[in-house]
Amino acid sequence: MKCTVCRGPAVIDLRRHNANFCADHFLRFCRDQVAKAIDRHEMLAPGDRVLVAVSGGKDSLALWDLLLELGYDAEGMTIGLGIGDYSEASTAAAVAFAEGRGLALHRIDLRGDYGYDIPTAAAVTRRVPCSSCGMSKRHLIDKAALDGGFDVVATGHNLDDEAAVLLGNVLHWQTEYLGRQAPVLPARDGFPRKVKPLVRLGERETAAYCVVRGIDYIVDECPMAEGNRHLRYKEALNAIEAGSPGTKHAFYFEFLDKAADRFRPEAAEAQEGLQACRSCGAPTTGELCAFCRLVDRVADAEPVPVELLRKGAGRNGRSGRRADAATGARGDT
Ligand code: Q46
Ligand code: ZN
Ligand code: ZN
Repeated sequence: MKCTVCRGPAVIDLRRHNANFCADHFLRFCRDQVAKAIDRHEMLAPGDRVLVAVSGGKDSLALWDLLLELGYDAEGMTIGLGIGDYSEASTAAAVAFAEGRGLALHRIDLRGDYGYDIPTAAAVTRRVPCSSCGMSKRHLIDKAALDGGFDVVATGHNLDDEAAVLLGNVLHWQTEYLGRQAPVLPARDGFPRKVKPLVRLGERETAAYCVVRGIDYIVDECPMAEGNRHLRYKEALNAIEAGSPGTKHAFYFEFLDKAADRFRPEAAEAQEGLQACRSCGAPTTGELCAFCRLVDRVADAEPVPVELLRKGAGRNGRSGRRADAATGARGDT
């Protein structure tokens, strides 16, 4: 297999681009794709201070590295979720990346800073872990960005993520979420601007990018994600992509070009009437925001080990259905 550009030995084939690349040209391809996404969707302006949401996985570390390579001022933020060994290894990967390069990494630990962790929140609320986890992460990164004076939050959602979320939103006709699904969410009262610069790269590419760049990332998936609908949508799209390379890209980008605007009114309607949470000031529809309500409910509850939760989830059919509800259809993920 030869590099399409220089005819040297290729390290990866990209069927949807009908191309093979050597290590150097693959890195250049990844940088070009991210630069193109930033440019086309007007994600970042020169001089913006960017806060990167870092999990320690391939996507977030590749994103941080790519933004630095492209010359952006990017600091990281990581949240200790308390999901057993997975969280410890995730945080360790994020810290190692930052320390190895002398980068600023802002750290929050749910248990240490707010008195709960994700397995305990899931057990107390009797909802799937991703529900309290996603909400907590969104709330805390928004808060960190606003408090820290950052211009924008960047997250590592890649093409596979966005296409799978789109499929879930379409299958359930979640029109409000369809109206919010975009690579850029503009700043609004109490919300920072959010961007997804990896939308033109697939997860195979972000993994290969980390390998070629020598970035150590946590390979294990979150144990709480097992069996959720989002993963099934990814598998379904992968099966279609295998027979028709480029389908995922077309599905997502043609949605943005041809359909996304049609759903904006539903999304805008859902955002009307927000007021400041009386405890933390974040925008909310009620008196207390969802994060403050969660903390009130779960902080100081007896900690539930992740292993116990996983056993319980396996036996409990209802929680399986809720897993689908919480992870199958999403807007701003
Ligand atoms: S970390 Fe949290 Fe994810 Fe694990 S519990 Fe779900 S949302 S799957 S990106
Ligand atoms: Zn080459
Ligand atoms: Zn609040």
